[in-house]
Amino acid sequence: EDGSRLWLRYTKVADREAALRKIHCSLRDPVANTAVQELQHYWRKGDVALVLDKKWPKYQPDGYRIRSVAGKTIIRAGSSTGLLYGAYHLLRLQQIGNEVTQLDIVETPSYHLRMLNHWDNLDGTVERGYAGYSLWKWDELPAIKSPRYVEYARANASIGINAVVLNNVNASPLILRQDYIEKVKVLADSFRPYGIRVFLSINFSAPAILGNLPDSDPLNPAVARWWKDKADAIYKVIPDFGGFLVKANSEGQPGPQDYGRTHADGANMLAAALKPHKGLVLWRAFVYNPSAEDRAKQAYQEFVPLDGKFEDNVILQIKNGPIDFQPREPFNPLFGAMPNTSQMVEFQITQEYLGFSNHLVYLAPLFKETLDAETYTRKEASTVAGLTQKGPNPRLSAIAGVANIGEDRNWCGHHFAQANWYAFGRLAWNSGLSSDSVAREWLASTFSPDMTLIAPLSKVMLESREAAVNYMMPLGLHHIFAFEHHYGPEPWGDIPGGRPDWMPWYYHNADSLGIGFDRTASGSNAVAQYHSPLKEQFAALSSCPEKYLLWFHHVPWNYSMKNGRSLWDNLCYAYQEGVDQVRYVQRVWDGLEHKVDAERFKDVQAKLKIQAKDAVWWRDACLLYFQTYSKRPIPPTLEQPVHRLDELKKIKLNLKHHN
Ligand code: BDP
Repeated sequence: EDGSRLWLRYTKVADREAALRKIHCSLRDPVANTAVQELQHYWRKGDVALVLDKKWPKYQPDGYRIRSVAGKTIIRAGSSTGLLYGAYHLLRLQQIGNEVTQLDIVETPSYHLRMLNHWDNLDGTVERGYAGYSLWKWDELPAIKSPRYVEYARANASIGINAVVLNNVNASPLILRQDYIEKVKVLADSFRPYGIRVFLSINFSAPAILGNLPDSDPLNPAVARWWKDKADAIYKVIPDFGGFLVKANSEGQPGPQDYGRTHADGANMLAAALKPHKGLVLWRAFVYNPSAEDRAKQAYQEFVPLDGKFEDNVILQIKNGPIDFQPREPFNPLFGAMPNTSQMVEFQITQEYLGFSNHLVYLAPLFKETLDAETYTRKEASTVAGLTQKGPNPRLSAIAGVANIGEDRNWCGHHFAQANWYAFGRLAWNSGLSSDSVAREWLASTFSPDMTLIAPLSKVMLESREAAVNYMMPLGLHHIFAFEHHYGPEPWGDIPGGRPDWMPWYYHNADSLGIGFDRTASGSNAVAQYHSPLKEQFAALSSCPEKYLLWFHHVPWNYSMKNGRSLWDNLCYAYQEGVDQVRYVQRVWDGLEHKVDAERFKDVQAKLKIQAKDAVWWRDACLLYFQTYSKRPIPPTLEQPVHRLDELKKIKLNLKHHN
């Protein structure tokens, strides 16, 4: 048992049994054939009819209805992808032991595009990837087709993911060279029968680098021509190609601003090249520069003035929070601030800032916290989910997650990290699902439908993100990670001459008076980017939710919090609680030894040991360091640090990250 089967543990129907039931489908195409094949192999509860329904609401092609009629199951959908999703739904119900003879289910996806973004480099490394090298074997393609390409597509399709960006947003221009496009074609061909379309990240300087043009200025007609020809060449071999994802003028990447043009100029030039083919531009809003301006404010300042200036096949891809995938951030104030621009959320499934694939952190609660956040920016549907699902272009809605997948046998490095891939897909399909129900479904499919396993494990999964926030960055602290690799704590981190906005002190601002980032009017005034009543709520110390306290305020050490304890004491209690929570997970897991196969049991147990040790490391590093400013004791009722600050400062992990 190596975890390679993910949540897809259907058992094959014996030939004799299979001959007794009929799987019938009213259309034949590669996707419908996949649906039929999956049911042929794994469905054991009577006949199934898959029916293409021409009257199905036009703009919801992936939706379906499943009904039990006279001992038979009917899946009705407006497209073959809908039939495929219906088939996986049935198999899921069967696998987790649900009743499947009295069904009447209607499903419509929350988003049209449910995408994974891979940060895979052409040399086989994965930026911020913790599950081994890339799945894509660029040096073997197009000749050799790894069987994992299809396994990967199948896993995605089973949870509704229908689009993937293959390569890193820090994109090599080479991906657009004809020989690479031939390789991409093989991947696209492998994914197509599973309803998945391929997108590519592009490098904005490609016309100059690959095409030998003097520049890559989006207003240079030769540049626009180059992109048009490139798009035509791609569609020639990949007719259902999805489009381009673009990281421009961000962290050293080239972009339209290199030529004095705007992000809209750049995006629209690409949009024009893709439009004849119905392709999309996903333009990232993750931009910030080392300047006097608070990093958290910069994307908003850059993009809000461009509202309404983007072509209708451009979607602005916005990270969930205003900084960068921290354990907790308030939602990005760009959501709802550009009513005339299509917007989508980008989450990070890979745990760059959450203990890599060493820590068990179930991310559905993090995803839901953003999706369910009320922005107050319009009368209806103004949560982040509502805004991104019902934007200015009702036929275009999208959501992306940065994948945590690599070539490890279990795909994700940690058996429980598979739950984050799963949860992303399920919530992209239906953002109204609860974190709890998704966890239970995943546990039942991945381990066992035994309630004595699901009940305790779903509980620890649900609490695990809060635990990580507690032992890493409670009360709104953020970005106090070790430089570069972002694994361990380094609140003291400082590189003389380095970019301030990459230094922990920039974010925590600890001094003898207190700690936290003043983003109220007396500080950077980032609160003003939120809509009323949020801006007032965040701005006042008394009404700011305590989970965001140090995100928005510089707070005195002796500030009395809602529970009557000082800020300092609350920090100490929170860090200890995080440590205790991880130890609790260890006890729960140890108690399940006989309900889980030995191999996965040992793997997870070993990872939990690392996590428990890391939690103590985080607690000690942060409390001992902040104590040099607060000059206050760690409450005697709490466990005292086991490390010394000078020792902790010497830890240098050799975790290089590949850019
Ligand atoms: C940060 C990562 C960096 C990515 C960047 C991005 O540290 O590796 O390139 O985000 O999203 O989180 O572009």
